[in-house]
Amino acid sequence: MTYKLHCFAQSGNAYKAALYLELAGADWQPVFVNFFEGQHRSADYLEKNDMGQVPLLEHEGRSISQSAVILDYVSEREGKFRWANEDERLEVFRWLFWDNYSFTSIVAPLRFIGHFMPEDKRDPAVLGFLQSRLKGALKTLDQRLSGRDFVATPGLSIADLSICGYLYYGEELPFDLGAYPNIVAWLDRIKAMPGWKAPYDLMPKSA
Ligand SMILES: N[C@@H](CCC(=O)N[C@@H](CS)C(=O)NCC(=O)O)C(=O)O
Repeated sequence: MTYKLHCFAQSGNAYKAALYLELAGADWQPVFVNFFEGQHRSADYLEKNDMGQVPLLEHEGRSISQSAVILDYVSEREGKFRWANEDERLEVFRWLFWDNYSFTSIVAPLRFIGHFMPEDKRDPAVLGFLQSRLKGALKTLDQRLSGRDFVATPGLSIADLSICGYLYYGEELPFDLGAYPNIVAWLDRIKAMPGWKAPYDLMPKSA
């Protein structure tokens, strides 16, 4: 049965799931959420996802939110980009949680404020705080990738797909990755995989 992913192209969280589905060669289709018009707050949407967030996956009667849970669900069914043993499983989840709490939680608002918000509404103190938190997180990730091809397992895993979600938005990112060569090489490695597509080529764009 086709996976239906409620998404919009600007959402890096949705991109994590969309990229998984594309790289795994899964049968899926995007369902557009008009985020900037507030569709994620509509009664219809909240009935499917009480958290009022994107992405949302519908499959075989289930409505699943939280990108990490979606990644676990689809990878279990597709049998790709998971782990080979208990130690690897623990590493995958350790990095999924790190991404959600310590990385995407910084990168996403930084991009939102720095790219989508009008300049006169940007609070320099908030931006400064996020930029300093980001530096530490990028250092952690770059060090982790030193001498390794992927974050948690020898091959690509859902942990990589979660962490990389916001890093393919190019000039929308208000920071430079030049000082983090291991991250740049890792992003190139993922980008070279058959089936890789950029966010705006995978999902419909919210105007
Ligand atoms: N931890 C969630 C974060 C989802 C999230 O924050 N999505 C954004 C769009 S990229 C959203 O829906 N924000 C609206 C809100 O939180 O009210 C996940 O990984 O799915």
